[in-house]
Amino acid sequence: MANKYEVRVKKVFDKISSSSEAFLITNMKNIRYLTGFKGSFGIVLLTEKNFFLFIDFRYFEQAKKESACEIIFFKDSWIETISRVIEELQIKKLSFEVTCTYDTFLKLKESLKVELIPQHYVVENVRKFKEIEEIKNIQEAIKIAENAFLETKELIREGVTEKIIAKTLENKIKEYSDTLPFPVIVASGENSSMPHWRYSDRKLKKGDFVIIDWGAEYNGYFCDMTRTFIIKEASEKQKEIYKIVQNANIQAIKACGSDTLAKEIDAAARNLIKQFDYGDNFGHATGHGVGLDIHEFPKINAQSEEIIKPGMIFTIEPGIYIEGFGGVRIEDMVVVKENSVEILTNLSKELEIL
Ligand SMILES: [Mn+2]
Repeated sequence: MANKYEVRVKKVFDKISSSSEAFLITNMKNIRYLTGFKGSFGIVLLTEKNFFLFIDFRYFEQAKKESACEIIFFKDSWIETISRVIEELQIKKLSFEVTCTYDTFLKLKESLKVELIPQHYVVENVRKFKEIEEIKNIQEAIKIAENAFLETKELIREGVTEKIIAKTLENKIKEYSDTLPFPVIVASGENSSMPHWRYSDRKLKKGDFVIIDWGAEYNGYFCDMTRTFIIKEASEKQKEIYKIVQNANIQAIKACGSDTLAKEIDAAARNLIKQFDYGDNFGHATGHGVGLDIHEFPKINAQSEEIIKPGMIFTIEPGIYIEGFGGVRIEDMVVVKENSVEILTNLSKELEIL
């Protein structure tokens, strides 16, 4: 039985083998996915028969413990060491990730006697199909995020600042997560029309929308969720806008079956919002994949030709934002199964007036 790393590596190599003999992988999340190594610097070289991780002194011992591949130590210059190995293996065509830095690209170009083949998001496109273990990690991250939120929820009331809510929630997440996937967003009143507001010393007031967007991490895997509340008293217009966003979220999730195009899921949310003349107030994508990165494939936007398949995990997060008035966003995570879609987020999305 091949272990999970062997399975992943084979999938990746199969995608580049027709154009090159070897693949140099520089993205650290991709390296973690393929080898298990959790450090912040290393480079992988993959050939049909070899699977090397180049590591310096800082991570050498850690890499030996964590990694599913052969470790090659380099002292001063990774490019010299890789260059030597590539010559020994007589590699002529070498694939590299287009996401590497320009500096790295120049080093490859100047030092290696190979033809360089650019590869666009090969590992990322394997990563978008989650294994059972990865789904469990994400579900665990969701539990952490939801519990942290429920322990913070009593603070969401008139007179409390955005900052106190955000910091409290972040601290509770950090009790169980090694890292935050992104800084918590608490956007109240007029701040809530800015989709990626962070927080301020603004105190929550009666009649405010309050958008809270947060996530957690478990075993390297992230989750992402958003809920919107109203403080004390809701106007008819606020209730109407909330209902539209809630329905857009529900309709988009219903559209999430296997074999649909990602842009059809986006359209399910966007068309509903357009029907109520708020099309211009929903300027971002409907969703994005989540895994080792907080934003990954598949993209759920109006252009995305991605065919949705079982194992994909992504967010559904329509919103309406009106400058000077406020905004609403409701974000869930879903996993696509053979014949169904399962909502991973457990929190209620009924309007709550706090
Ligand atoms: Mn999101």
